[in-house]
Amino acid sequence: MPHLRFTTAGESHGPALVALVEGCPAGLPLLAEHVNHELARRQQGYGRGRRMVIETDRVEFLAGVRAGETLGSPIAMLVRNKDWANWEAIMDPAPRPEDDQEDGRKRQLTRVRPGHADLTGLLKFDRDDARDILERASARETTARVAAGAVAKQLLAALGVRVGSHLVHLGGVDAARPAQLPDDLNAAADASPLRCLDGIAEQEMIARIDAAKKEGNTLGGICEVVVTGLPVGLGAHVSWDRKLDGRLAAAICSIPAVKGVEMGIGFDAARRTGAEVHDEIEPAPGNPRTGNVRRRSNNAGGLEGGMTTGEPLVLRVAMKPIATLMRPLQTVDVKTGETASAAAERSDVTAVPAMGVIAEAMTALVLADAMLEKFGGDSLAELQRNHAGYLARVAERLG
Ligand code: EPS
Repeated sequence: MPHLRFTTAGESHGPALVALVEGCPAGLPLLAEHVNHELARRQQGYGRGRRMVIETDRVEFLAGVRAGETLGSPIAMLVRNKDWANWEAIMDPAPRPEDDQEDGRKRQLTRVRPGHADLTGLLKFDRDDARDILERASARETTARVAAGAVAKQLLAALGVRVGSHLVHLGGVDAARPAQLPDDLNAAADASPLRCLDGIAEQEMIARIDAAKKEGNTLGGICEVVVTGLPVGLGAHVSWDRKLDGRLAAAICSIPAVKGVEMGIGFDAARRTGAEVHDEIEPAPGNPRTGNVRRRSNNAGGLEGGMTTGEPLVLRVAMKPIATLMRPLQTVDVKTGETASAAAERSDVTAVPAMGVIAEAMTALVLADAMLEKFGGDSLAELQRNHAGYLARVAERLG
């Protein structure tokens, strides 16, 4: 059982989204603004649709926090959907008279979108209206993940860990990755419209988004997540389900529209020789987090044997283009069984910049869980003591 558990609930056009985080120690400073900052970061990005103009996501703590500190009890968080006001009749939890009429409620979706959960969800859950599926499959759900991730980030920050991301590819355009990432990666990335550090490539990406919008198309892309300040030895090599790379991959691949994750140089490692791939090790006194050594390169992306090395953790996350196309693809109408054009609901042209923020949240949740697994503690002070004691022992080894 994980040490930091979380779950979410909520439909895209329902009254609200909910996140429940269990296992966070007591005494962690936690303010609404910590969560709201992350929620706002997820809402930005060139290429989003009109919905992001409607919503201004704000958290309400319902449980687990008092006077700006966690209590050690489950943390319950609520984010209201402003758009609910426009959807009450369609999403009302109570039955309505129109449900019994032949046409039923408005805004039914039966011309299922290729690439979306619509068709498979509808068949599996035995529903007639794909709205019953798409409302939960919607990326709106990731708002609640980012709220949960904000708690994990606070916990990691209290242990000297920083989680950031930036966009490295969009719609066929690669960004040049600076040799040295900025110290405050998110401050630099958040300042640009696509969260991209290469301003020239970004202009081309924006042009491609504009062109895709004009032709009713959508675009995918890749974000890189970078985590600094981790100690050596989170995760374990001993069993498949304790390996940190597997846990990270599962969490990242659960993000809507994510199709792949690379660690370090990822798939490129398969194309190179061992001498070109493995990071040579040299003494580096004064680095307790890595055991007083340093890797000459970081092709492994901070993970060896399913454990952190203490070098920066580097993940790249690939997102496919959004499945809702304004110039729709061909499909079958599940009401008539006939060929039709897929439904074209309001949506985004791309949400890759937001996906980077969501990937940060999922990464933070896995890492905070791994921290609690290794160091334990019912209070933040106890967790910090255990963490410091371990680092002192590691520092003795090759110091
Ligand atoms: C989404 C469709 C759009 C997006 C939404 C995800 O919403 P709507 O259907 O209301 O126009 O804006 O993303 C969010 C609401 C969000 O908060 O990220 C979809 O179908 O997945």
